Parts: sequence; structure tokens; C-alpha cells
Amino acid sequence: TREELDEKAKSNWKKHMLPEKNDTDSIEQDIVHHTITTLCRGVYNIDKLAMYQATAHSVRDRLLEDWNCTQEALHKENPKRCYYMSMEFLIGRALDNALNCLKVKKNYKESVNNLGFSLEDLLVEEKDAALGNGGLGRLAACYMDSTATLDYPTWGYGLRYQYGIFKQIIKDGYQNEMPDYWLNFDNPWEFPRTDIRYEVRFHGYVATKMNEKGESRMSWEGGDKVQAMAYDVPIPGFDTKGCGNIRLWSSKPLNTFDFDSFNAGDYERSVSEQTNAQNLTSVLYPNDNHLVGKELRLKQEYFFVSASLQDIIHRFKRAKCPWKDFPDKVAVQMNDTHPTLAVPELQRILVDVEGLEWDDAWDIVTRTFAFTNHTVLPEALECWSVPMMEKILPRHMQIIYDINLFFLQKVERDFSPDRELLKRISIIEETSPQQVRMAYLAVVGSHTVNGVAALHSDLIRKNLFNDFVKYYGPEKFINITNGITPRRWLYQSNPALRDLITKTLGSEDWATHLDLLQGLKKYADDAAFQDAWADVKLQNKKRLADWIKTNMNITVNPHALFDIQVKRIHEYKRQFMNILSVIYRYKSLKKMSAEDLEQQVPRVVIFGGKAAPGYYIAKLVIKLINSAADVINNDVSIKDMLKVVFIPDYNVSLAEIIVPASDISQHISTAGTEASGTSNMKFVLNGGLILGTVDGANIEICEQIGKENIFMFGVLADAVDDIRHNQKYHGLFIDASLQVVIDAIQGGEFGDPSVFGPLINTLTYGGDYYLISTDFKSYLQEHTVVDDTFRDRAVWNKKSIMCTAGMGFFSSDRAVRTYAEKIWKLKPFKVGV
Ligand code: 4GP
Repeated sequence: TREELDEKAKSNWKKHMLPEKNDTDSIEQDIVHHTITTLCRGVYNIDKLAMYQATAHSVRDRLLEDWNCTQEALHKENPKRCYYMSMEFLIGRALDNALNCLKVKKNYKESVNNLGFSLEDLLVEEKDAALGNGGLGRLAACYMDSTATLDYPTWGYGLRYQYGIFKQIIKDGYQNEMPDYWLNFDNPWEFPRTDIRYEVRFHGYVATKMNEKGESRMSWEGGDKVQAMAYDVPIPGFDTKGCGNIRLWSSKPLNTFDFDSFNAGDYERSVSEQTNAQNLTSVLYPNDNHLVGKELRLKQEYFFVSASLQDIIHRFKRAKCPWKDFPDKVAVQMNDTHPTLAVPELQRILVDVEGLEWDDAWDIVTRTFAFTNHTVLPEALECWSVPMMEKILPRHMQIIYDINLFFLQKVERDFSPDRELLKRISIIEETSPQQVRMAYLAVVGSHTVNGVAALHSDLIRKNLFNDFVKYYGPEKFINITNGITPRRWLYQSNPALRDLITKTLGSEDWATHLDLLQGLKKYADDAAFQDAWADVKLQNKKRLADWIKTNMNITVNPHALFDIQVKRIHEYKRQFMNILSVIYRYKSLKKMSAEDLEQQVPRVVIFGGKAAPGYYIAKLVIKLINSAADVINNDVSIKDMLKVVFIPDYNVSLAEIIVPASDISQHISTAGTEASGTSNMKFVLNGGLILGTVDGANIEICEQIGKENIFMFGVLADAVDDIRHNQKYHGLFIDASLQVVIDAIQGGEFGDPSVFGPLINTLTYGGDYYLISTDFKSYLQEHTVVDDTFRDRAVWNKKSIMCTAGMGFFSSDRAVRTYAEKIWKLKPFKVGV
């Protein structure tokens, strides 16, 4: 280590550890240097991809400098740290973000130009890091941006999937999935840590052993082992020397080889173990808000928490603190239940390996972990069958039984002996086979549980965790409304608006103090400012229209009202209701006289989003959207008053083009089903209005920007149960306007009606669980209000300005600060001052 080097060596190191220079000449030199030495190419065969790679490597050098600086300072000072454990990080592209954070974009642009390329062209060469499905994965990425920017000593832990979320291709209107092998070319944004490896065990058996003190302890033995190797992804903070990190684990075979099989001539078997090990972290499960109870997934979850905890403990032990101080040095946030096995795993390490007493260990565990819940959908709640758990993690299953036993004994002793209550609150569900309820294990193993928007947190307190709230008291269950990073979702993705805001407010400070956007309110009625504002929106709509023309060969009018719904395709998100309303509009337009038609507000309705590969109904919704688009876009009689576009392969990079271009965006989940939503925040931040239900974060957005600046409709969450009950016992009432649309589909106006039978059945015979029929009429009415409002451009522009101005609260900086203060008890740690 550095301490062991003599003075001369130390001074030699210092002499050469000079900071990178950011003048254009030095940048060019670095790019050329990387072209030659990292890529083994030269001016004779450089192309856009290689140029992107060389540029990215030179930016990475600058980041790594900050990374090292931060890690060295943390190593020396050893402050409390937080670890954000998440099976998903939906990061997107890194280059543009890094250039902005390091404040070197202007010079890079010039340098790249000087070398014969355009930076804009290079940025799109980068593949998205798409290691997540949707909401909770993108949230994790925003939170990493904020912890880095605010200098909180926080690391993310995750998995390095070789295949991220699949690529969506639309063929004959249907979704097809293609693998996303994003690591095909070299990935300059990760740093392989060949020296950081841990062994992870599966299967095996539990034995009893004597420890050094002569006490009898359980020991997990035998089984199969794989190795976890670390890859570090530096996360730059905006305008700070501090640099965060996401450590992703990749599975590798252990360096053992089955020589018996090999010598017996069974080469295939001797290597099969190696391939199995490698496959463990191959692929991200492509489900959003839905559990798939596959063995491989359970193994991924354990592999992830085992490697992460070994790493955390290794770092903790370096400081030689006593175990009881662990929670003063380490906070772990579990992003959903996916990392919950960390609870029994830490308990196992403390009791079986470190020799602590059960109660002392449990005290440490429950002071370390906190848990975020992201959904109330029953199909998303993780349950693992006890037999599967026993087979793969036999010792953990015993520990979970013990955790449950001690917990139930306490509830019975201190709270209530009611058998029904004990059954309801038990971590083990007495089905056949028994199931481990991971959300309950997470609650019992954590000191704090949070929901992600006010309504959602209320609902989990009232329903999902009600018994726990009664037992533990309400303080343990808090709300932290989600947030988004303004750096990616305005500063980077909407340069025209960024510049206008910066010019108006006189500085860029709003990018790290989003409340400053309030300052725009005083210009909301100013005609010149409104024009400048509207001009930015038009530019962004043109950018999207160009993308649609180039990539899909559909012409859309940028002066039309852009009405956008992009998110995972899910029944509860009701893209189905949206396309039904589009068909209703189409039918209405067709009935109009030429004069009436002229008077209409032209609309472009844009959809985007992936359906889980096994989600049949969601895939039919995609098909219906595309079939309707085909008919509507080719019907000249409606004179371009309506266009429908399904943008394929929606991802973070596309969102960066789509979000700034909305006039309205739709967030129309059945009330009480969308925990928060975060794209609603992104659209409003960019001056797009919301058409939405009284659900998730829509409610708080409404409070912040004013109810006159949002279009809301639909039943309230507390009415939903009664309506469902009535529908079940008194039959369904299909609204007349909805019947018109159903008839059109069943009459074959959008292709073979039998294709859509199962989809229509979800409304009719299926009992309309998501209350499309109930909300349809008020939804159509609100669409009319949208049209009428859009006709008065001054009114609309003012609303749009008020939207952006009121969004300060939804910065992920605010969210992360709240986590740090209320849950992690963490202080910022500033480097280089
Ligand atoms: C999502 C929720 O559906 C969404 O409302 C929320 O904004 C997001 O988490 C972040 O909190 N849930 C998931 C999931 O992504 O898989 O449960």
C-alpha cells in the first residue's frame, strides 16, 4: 500500500498524478492517444463508432480521476456510507451526461470537430445501459445521480446482465423480442475489478460445528459455488469533484475443474458447471410489476446480496470497528423486495460465521436495513416456495423460520394472541406448498419502510402492511415521494428549454436547486416570454417529428397537439383505454361535415412501451394500437386531424427525445394502482401538461402546480373496491360511447376481429377489473376540455410555464436528501475542498 512506499517513490507518484487538462488541444491529444493505444486504430481506419469509443475513454479518464479522489478520501475518513441495493439500474447513455457533469462539453464539441467528427453523431453511437424494466430501475439511476451530485457517500450495488431489457421490434403490428447484447463492443463506462471476487454458494446442507469459543454453531456446507466479480460504473456528480459508483456483479466459474469427468472422457460435463456459472447473470428478467418465480431468478437474487454483503463487510472490517457499530457505518436501502435475502444472509454471517448471539445479530440487522415498496399489485408481490428455498438456500430457510418464530412470539406476547392476526402477519404463508412472503420479511428485517408517493404510502399503511402498522406503530412506515434528476431530464435532454430558463433566471443554479424554477412564474403572463417558450416546444416537437419521419416514415404535423403515453404496457396503466378513446375520436371525425372537421384541433397520439414477453393481453394492446394506426393514418377523409404512432423499442434515450415534445402526456392508471409514476414528473418538468387520473404522484403534482394546470378525471381510489364489488354482483354497465368503439372493433374495422376477442373480453366477460368502462365517459369529456384549452395558445402557454415552474419538489435531490436525513442518517462528504 501507499504507506509502505518510501519517500522517493511517493514523490515520484505525486509528480505524475497530475490532473487531466481540459483545453481543446489536450482533449484532442487524449482522443488520438486512445484511438491508437486503446483501440489499435489510426486516422486510416477511424469511424464514428471508434471515434465515440476513443472520446468516451478520454472522458472516462477524467471521471476516474474524481472517482479515485473520492474513494481515497472515503477510505481515509471512513464516514458512514449508504448502499443502494437494486436488481435494476436503467441508466441509459453515459457520455453526454458525463460531459455535462464535468462541464467540458463545449471543449469536447470543438475538439471532436477539429478531428473531423460531430459530437452529436458520436453521442448516438452509444448503446443504452438498459439493466432495468421501467419505474424502479430508472428511479435507482436518478437516485445515483443525486447522491453523487449531493456528495452523499453512497454506492449502488447491482448485477451486470449481459442481456439488458430486450429490443422490441414491431412486425405486422405485433411485438417481437430480440436479445439486447449491449456488451458487444467494449463498454468504456465500466471498470472490471479482476481483483475483487467473492465466492457464492448454492444448495448444500447444514451441519453443526464447534466454533473457536467451543460453542456449537450451524454451518452451511457443500453445494456448488460460483464466483462474483465486480465491475465498477463511475457515476459523475454534477459540478462536483465527488464521483459515485455502481458496483455490478458478474458471475464467473470458480477456477476449479471436474478432472474426474474430464479424465473419464466426459469433457462436456466437466465444462458444463463453468457455463452454468456464467449463465447466472446473463439475462435480466423482463417483467415490470410482476413476479416470475423461476429458480434462476432466486439464484440471481441470492448471488447479488451475497456478493454485495461480502464486499460491504470486507470494507467495514478494514476499519476494525466492533460489530455493534456496523449500523453506524452502514445503511442499506433495499429497492423493492428483490434484495430481501440480504436480511437472513447478514443474520447468517453474524451468527454462524462471526459467532454473535442471535439477538445481538438481529439488532444489527434491523438497524441496518430499510425497504422501499414500489407497488401494491398482488401479482408483483414476491413469494418464494419453501421447498425451492430449502433446496437452494437450506440455511437461509432455517433462519427465516427462526426470524418468523421469534417475531410471532413477540407479537403474541406484546400485542395480541389473536390466531387470525398471527396467521395474517406470518412471514410464511400456509399454502401448499408454503410460501415465503418477501415483503413481510423485508418489513420485519428493516427499521423503516417507505412508499413512493403520498397516496401509495397511505394505501400500503391501510392495506398491505396494516397489521404491521398496528404492531410496530405508524412511525416505521413513511412516505418519500419519488423524484427525477433535472440534469438528465431537462438540462441534457432539452437544451433549448435549458438555455431559455438559464437566460431568464440569470444562472444555471436551478439545475441543482430546482425550487428556483419558481422564478419563472413571474413571466407566465409575459407575451414575449410565452412566445419564446412556445418556440422551444415547437422545436422539440419538430425534433420528434423528424425522428418519426426518419425512422418510421410517418409524417406528423408539429403544430398538432402532441398527446403522448410512453411507459411499460400494462393493463393497470390502461393504454387500452387510450386507444379505445382514439378510435372513438376517429369515428367522431369521420361523421363530421367538412366545415366541422376544419374546426378540430389536430392530434398526434404517440404510444411507446414494452410488454413483458409472456403478457398476452398487453401484447394484444400493442397490436390493436398498430392496427388502428394503420387504418387511421391512411384515411384521407379525416384530413390529418388524427395520427397515431407506436414508437418501437421505447428506452431511456428515446425518452430524452420524446419527453420534451409533449403538449399533453397521459398517466391514466386505475386509481390506486400506480404507486407513483415518474414519467409524469419528467413531462411536466418540460412544460407538458398532464391528462391523468387521481393516482400516484399525479395528485402531488396537481398540488404543486395548481389544479388549473392539470387535466384530471376518473373515480377516486377509495371508490374502486365498491365499484368492483357492484360490477361483480350486479353486472357490468358498458357506457354507450364505449359500445360504439367495441362494435367497430368487433365489426372488423381494424382487421380480423377474432384477434382482439380476448382483449375485448377483459372488458365484457372479464368484468372490467381496471374500470375502463367506469372512467370512459369522464375521460372523453376531459379530452374535449384539452382540445378547447389548446385552441387558446396564450392560455395554454401560461399553463405550460406554470407546470415547469412548479416542479421544484420533484427533483430527486429532494427525495435523496429526505432518505439521507430520515432513513440513512447520512451526511454529505465533500471531496477536494
Ligand atoms: C414502479 C411503479 O409501478 C411506479 O409507479 C413507480 O413510480 C416506480 O416503481 C418507482 O417507484 N414499480 C416497478 C415494479 O417498477 O416493478 O414494481
